Amino acid sequence: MKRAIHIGLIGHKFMGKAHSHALRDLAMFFDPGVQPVMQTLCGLGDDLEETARRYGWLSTTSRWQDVVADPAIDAVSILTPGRLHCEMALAAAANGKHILCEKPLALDAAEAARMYAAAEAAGIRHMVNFNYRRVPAVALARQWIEEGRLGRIFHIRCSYQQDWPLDPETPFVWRFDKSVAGAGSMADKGSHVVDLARYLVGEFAEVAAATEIFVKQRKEDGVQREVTTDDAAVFTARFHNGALGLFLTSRMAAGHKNRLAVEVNGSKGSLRWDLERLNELEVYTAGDGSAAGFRNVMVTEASHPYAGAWWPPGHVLGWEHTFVHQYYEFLKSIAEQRQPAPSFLDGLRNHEVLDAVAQAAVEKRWIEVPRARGAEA
Ligand code: SOE
Repeated sequence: MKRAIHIGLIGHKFMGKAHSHALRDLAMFFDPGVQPVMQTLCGLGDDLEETARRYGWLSTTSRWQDVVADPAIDAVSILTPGRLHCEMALAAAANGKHILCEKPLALDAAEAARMYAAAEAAGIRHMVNFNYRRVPAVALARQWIEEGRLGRIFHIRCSYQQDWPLDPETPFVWRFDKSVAGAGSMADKGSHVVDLARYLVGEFAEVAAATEIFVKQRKEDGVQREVTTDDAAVFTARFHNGALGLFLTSRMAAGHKNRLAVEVNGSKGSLRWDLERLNELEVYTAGDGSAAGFRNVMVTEASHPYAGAWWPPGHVLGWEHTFVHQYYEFLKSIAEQRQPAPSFLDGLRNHEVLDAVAQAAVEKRWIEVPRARGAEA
């Protein structure tokens, strides 16, 4: 009989659905060494009870404080807007709960450092849901880069584009408010591109950046309210290993619903991947003579990361499967009593880069990416 890990999920909307789905699917395909139990779903709204019943949760509460204090709960997933992450994580850590937190980890590096320090002091497992690391093709790209197939890495180009608030009449939501979200496209999407760059290339050394709010005011209940988060950000970077990076994040890129794309170029070859074709990894290796050119690898073979646990080759996966893989890694780390990746330290390193990007945009100059105090690891 496997040890049961009782989970409390804070947030029952979009992310609540993605996480609930992952927890339901997990045991059919993976064995993390412990048995997840969908204990408590926490959220605000009249649809909570019905949602919990449909998704398979045993109980509900509208008070997150009850989740982090419940002795029956072993692990807490935090899926709320960024403003609440720190307070919730500190309380969960103080009660010895393992934590999986949505990205970006906090509002800034100072908060992230507090969360990391508290989680380490409590001896819990802590993880940030940078789910795109868990796309089989992205994990394979990392494997190939680590094996040296691309040689020395020269550059990375990564963009994350959406267009959901393109219409200026799109009503004001929390993502437009800096005090709730931390930043706009730069935090929401930028945290993903920074994570992919750290995962595939290495640590950022310095950045230069520009940000823009294209629609300055949006209506909330018929009243115009000032937008305080960026609609788009562009930044360039130099990495500690000498590589260069070019990044774009935007929520105003017409036609792009959820397009994350990355290309890495090295001395021996290149890789490129795009979320809109997430099962495919394009690879170019120099030295193929007259047959040289990009090849398209379908990342659905049993030998590919995660893919073998699912279907026969060619039976493709989707966006939701990345959450299954993330829970597999999180629960396995609990079973094996070791820290998972990406941990709160990765969340902190991510914020150090984002803070530097924000500063570079304001000061219009290159900014070194600092190391926050209290996180020397
Ligand atoms: C909204 O932009 C959002 O849901 C992000 O918050 C997620 O991290 C991304 O994966 C999809 O888009």
